[in-house]
Amino acid sequence: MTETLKIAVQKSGRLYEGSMKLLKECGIEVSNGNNQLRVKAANFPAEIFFLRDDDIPEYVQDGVADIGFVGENVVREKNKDTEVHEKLGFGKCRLSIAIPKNAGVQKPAELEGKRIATSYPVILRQYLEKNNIRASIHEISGSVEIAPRIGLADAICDLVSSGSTLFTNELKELETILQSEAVLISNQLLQAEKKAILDSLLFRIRSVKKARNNKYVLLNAPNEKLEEICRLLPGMRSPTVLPLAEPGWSSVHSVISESDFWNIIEKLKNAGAQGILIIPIEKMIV
Ligand code: PRT
Ligand code: ZN
Repeated sequence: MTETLKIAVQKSGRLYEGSMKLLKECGIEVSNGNNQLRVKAANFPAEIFFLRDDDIPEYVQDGVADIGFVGENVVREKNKDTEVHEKLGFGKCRLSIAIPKNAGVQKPAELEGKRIATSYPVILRQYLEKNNIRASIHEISGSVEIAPRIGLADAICDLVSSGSTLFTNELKELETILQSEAVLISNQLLQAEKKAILDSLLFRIRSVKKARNNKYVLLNAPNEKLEEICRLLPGMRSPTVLPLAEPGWSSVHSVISESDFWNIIEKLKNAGAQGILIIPIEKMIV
């Protein structure tokens, strides 16, 4: 291939590490040793552009970059003409309206006539209009959480992850208006060769995400319990069963999803499984 896919990632900040880790897990080698603005991948037809997250949707829309890794919150706020392809599983947070702990407000409708400080005026305005709440929006670019304390606003609308910023500023969440995580966006009019590189990248990303959500499980089972144990283990097709050197015992191998994990392990133990080993999966191609 002669074409190169231009990938925009955040230069520094909360999405940088997750973006670089994902590229690495996809087998794409990028050395950003000298803090460069753009770097060619060593073993994949891609070039990485390091940018401010707020600029990524516009650069992707305009074709300066072909694709970008950026928070859904930024995609929604900037409202550019791009296509969202895939959630990337990192940078998780929520955009919430929060009020001082001791404020009398109980529900969002009571924000009527109040002032809300935010860096997300577009998303907040949409929420207020949809819910018929007439509140005024005070746009500020940083340290939104101090606005109520200095008398600038009655409430804020800001990103929350652990909740500790709200807690230390004596604020509490009133309503979550958007759940967000990093997503892969692309330009709407990618040429065929670039589209093929994107498809190959998406295939790798999906394999990495699937592997993250699954574990490889190995266990020993007495033969008379095999049927019951295999029923608990769906596997990618069905579990692999191999005889052990010790007569009457088998080794069972399978894949289980992270969400079912504890539930299944307990049932396996109760069914007589022994020596259970759980191993992370690096890639999963289905
Ligand atoms: O320089 P550049 O413009 O690129 O970076 P930035 O400073 O604008 O963004 P950055 O690095 O702070 O965040 C990048 C993206 O990370 C955001 O757009 C979100 O998609 C995602 N993200 C995930 C977060 C958070 N979690 C988060 N907790 N972005 C910001 N925060 C802030 C929030 O604004 C608040 O000040 O963290 C504070 C709250 O955190 P908790 O843990 O105390 O609740
Ligand atoms: Zn930013």
